[in-house]
Amino acid sequence: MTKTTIAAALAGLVCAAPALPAGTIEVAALLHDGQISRVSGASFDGPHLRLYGRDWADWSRVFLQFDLAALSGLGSGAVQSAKLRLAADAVENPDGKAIGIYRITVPWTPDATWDLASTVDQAAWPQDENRNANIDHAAGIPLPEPSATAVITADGPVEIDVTDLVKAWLDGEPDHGLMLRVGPTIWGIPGDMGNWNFEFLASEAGRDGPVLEIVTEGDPARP
Ligand SMILES: [Ca+2]
Repeated sequence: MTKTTIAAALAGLVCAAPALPAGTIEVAALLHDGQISRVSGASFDGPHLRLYGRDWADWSRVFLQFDLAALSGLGSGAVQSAKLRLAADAVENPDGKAIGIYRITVPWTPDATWDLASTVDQAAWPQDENRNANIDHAAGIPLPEPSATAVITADGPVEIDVTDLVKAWLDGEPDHGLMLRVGPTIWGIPGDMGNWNFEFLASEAGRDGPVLEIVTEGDPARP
């Protein structure tokens, strides 16, 4: 067999595996979406995801989790970009505060509440060393810098680049979803931080719910 023939045969072998064309858009399925507030309870079945803060009173965090099974086996190098898409409704953000997007590092379920982050039920939420009344510990102790930030001041579609966060998952970090939060690191009731309110459409709204959209670089080895 000549070198040319061998090369052609090898090329044939490579081409035999179906390729995922570069630029393919994968949409990760949403598993859970909801909010957990310090005072007003948690909700994972309402039509809105409420991210709010009230001076000296109450504040909330939004929790999202997507199923990355469709990307199983792909390393971070296969990802060109990733975007979190949300539809913002009823935005009140007079101070132009930034929303931080954090990778959650502990397991949780839609049964999660702020109280369960205390000593009420240490076995349920959060788990491991994050057994403390500061729900921000869900994203690590101490709270790291956010993976991404977004400043939203008006209603409408929101697109947040979460490429680094998705790449970390595909490189082996456990996928426990993401947390959206606003404001400084909090112990106890926050002081004079101003007020803010963001309501994003939840999956239960029936339209424009959270979407994680991933654009691939293409991966010939993927079946
Ligand atoms: Ca939900």
